Amino acid sequence: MIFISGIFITFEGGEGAGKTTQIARVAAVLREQGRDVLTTREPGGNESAEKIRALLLNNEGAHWLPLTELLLINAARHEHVTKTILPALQAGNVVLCDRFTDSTLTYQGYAGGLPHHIIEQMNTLATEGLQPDITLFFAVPPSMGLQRSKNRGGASDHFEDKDRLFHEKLYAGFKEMVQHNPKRFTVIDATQPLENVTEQCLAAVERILITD
Ligand code: Z5A
Repeated sequence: MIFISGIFITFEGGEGAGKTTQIARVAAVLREQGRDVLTTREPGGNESAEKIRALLLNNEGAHWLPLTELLLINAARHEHVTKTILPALQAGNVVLCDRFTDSTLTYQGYAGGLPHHIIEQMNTLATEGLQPDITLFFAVPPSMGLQRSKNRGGASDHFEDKDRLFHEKLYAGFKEMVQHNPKRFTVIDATQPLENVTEQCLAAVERILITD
């Protein structure tokens, strides 16, 4: 039996929802409070998993078969969970992770069409059953999120290039998952200005830190 003293918090949502921006802001506040914080992301998050991320997100990623994509995501996840997330949690860190298993259920399942039971089995295998203590869902309508990504500039990856219907299914999938897991999810109104979104995130994070 592994003893975990840290807290595992995941940030989920569609494209351009503001997760990356808020993880940095929340981490800065928690560090000021003297907490040990690890910020990380999926796919990727450590040296070996980032190599798999490159295979998934560059232009060639568009050519993987859906099941190959799922296997690659979970291969990266197994490296990430085993070598990075679990050791950080065992050392008592607050781990803030940009996307995790909920992204697989929405991107590859709800929007991508792979059967949910296969995804759940793969996720469980890759994570050895590790689940987030809480998940912040950044609720932003797809049109607004895609516009933010566009405004940010830079090259798009092949997920951002998917059509409007894909992003609508994704958003609906996230909302359904929130309904099914009301205890784990906190909905963040991420259409609000940055400061306000940070306040909502910190309120949720502080709730779990106090009850822990
Ligand atoms: N993927 C998958 O298919 N299956 C899986 O299991 C996993 C992932 C784990 C990873 O891409 C891709 O992998 C992802 C799903 C897929 N699809 N895509 N694309 P990524 O890590 O490169 O990208 P992302 O996770 O989608 O993040 P993002 O598009 O960069 O969005 P974000 O991190 O949520 O947003 P941001 O970068 O913080 O903000 C976007 C812009 O909006 C930026 O210019 C901000 O300054 C601005 N912003 C942020 N907040 C606000 C507010 N409140 N107001 C106004 N403007 C704002």
